[in-house]
Amino acid sequence: MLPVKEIQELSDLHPKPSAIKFQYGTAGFRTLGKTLDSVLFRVGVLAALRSKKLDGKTIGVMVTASHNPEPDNGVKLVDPRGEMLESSWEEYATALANAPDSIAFLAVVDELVKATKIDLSMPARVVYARDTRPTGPQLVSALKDGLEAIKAEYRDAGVTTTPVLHYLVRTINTKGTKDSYGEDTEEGYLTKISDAFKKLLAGKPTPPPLLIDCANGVGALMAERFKAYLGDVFNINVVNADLHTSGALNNSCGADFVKVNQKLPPSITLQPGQRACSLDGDADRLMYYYADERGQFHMLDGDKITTLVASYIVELVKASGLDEQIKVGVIQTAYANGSSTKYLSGRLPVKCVPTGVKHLHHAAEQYDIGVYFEANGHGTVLFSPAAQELISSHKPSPALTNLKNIIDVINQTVGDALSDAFLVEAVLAHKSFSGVEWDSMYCDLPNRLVKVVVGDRNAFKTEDAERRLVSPPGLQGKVDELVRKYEGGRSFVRPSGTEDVVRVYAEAATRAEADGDAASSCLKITRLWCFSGLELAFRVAGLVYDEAGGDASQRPKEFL
Ligand code: 16G
Ligand code: MG
Repeated sequence: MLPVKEIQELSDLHPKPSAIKFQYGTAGFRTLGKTLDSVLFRVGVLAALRSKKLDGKTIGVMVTASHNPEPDNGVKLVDPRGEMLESSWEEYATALANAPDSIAFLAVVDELVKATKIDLSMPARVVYARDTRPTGPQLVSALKDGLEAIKAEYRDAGVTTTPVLHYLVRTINTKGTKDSYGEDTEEGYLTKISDAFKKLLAGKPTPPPLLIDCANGVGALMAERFKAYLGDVFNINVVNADLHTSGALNNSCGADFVKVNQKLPPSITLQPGQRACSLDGDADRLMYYYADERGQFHMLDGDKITTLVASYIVELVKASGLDEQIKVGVIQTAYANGSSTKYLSGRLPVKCVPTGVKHLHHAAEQYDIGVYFEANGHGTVLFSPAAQELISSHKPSPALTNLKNIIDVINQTVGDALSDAFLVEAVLAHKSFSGVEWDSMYCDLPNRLVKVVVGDRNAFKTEDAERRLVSPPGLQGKVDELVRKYEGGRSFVRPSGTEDVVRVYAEAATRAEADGDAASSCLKITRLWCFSGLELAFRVAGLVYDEAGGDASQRPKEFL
């Protein structure tokens, strides 16, 4: 039986703001933090129900709004193996959040219990954490009210990164089983990753200290903690670690700033040849970059990370003599730079899926080893249980030892910026690559991402992994017509899953590529191409704006 009275009484303390319609989107609920109180209470109840449905397995709840501005906050659920909430439950989450009052909320709970046949006598266990946002403590207190109302057992993991929370969920649920993933503590996480990293670096020249821009977010706490575990094997220089100044979080720094603006955060200066990276506000995205010998900035995004990591893993699998049994594949989204897709598809199976970690993660599970990174820096590598079994029982060799350590340095539950940075550093050390050599694996096509505010983003529907529009009718044909005018052009339009906007991506080349001007450096080609990629993005954005019934007087000037 549900403790209906307790739920109703406590729910009354967390009334839903009447004007707001909440939606469990790509990354859970996300909006202005101060409006989320009722959502957090209800998520507490939902997480407990999810746990009961899964026979008392521990469910994770992460309170964060990632790279969004500091006043935003959000919440998402984590399923027992550390993966995203099963998508069929997203609708229930949305329905629960939008019930106008406590009575209506209880009615939706009742429906959910019946529809999914939940055995209410099962225990409910939840572990939760939050990032450093000022609205976090208040929201966690609403979450606790929800958990207490339904009498769930809960564990507070405190202020930590999203990937640590995912790690905890998996380790708690596999503790003492053959699938054990490590100790279910932050210390267990730090030890597992740093030990594997140190083993990978053994015998290699010490890499130069790595500057890590922590976006003034929770990643700074974890990066600092790693220092003690890494000793003098690897030095970290933590910057943008201000957790106290109001408004500093993700402000002109962090992975999203670097990716969107394609430039260095103003707070950072790089010496020629220096390499550095940026995390986002909850430390699940990673963006690398370096300064060339002239001090010029070059970005190494998620596509570059995929290429580096996948190539190295393929080498190790081959050198271990396992290439017949273990197939490596890559998952990308439509945002992957065309050059990366071209480079990778010549060597490996490459699949394109819709934006959002859950899609990439799910597709990566279909390979023996699945490497996935979104261009925006969110990603990891998944090893199937069978592949892990083979690797652990195969005849020993230096390559096999490296492969085993690679498995342990990676956080397979979700993209983890810090663990990914150590993975990158390990691969660079093994390949004796500097940023320049890594960057020269292929040359990015110049590209631009533009957002367009429209009346109703739900009018935009896509197919083919978001690469083509099916609605509004006729718009895709017009986009195609524009794209045809640009050498090597590609563009797509998709509704955002996290903001009330439509996004337009475009990339384009020019004759320089068609003529196969091999002597051109990346930089020279980039300069030649830049204008066309930018222009195409703005022209498609203009098209979308017109099509979505925008007011002509509001039409932004740059939409040619
Ligand atoms: C969320 C997703 C990220 C995706 C982004 C796209 C997760 C954990 N995060 O941040 O993977 O790239 O949304 O945002 O799934 P958009 O739909 O607004 O373009
Ligand atoms: Mg994030």
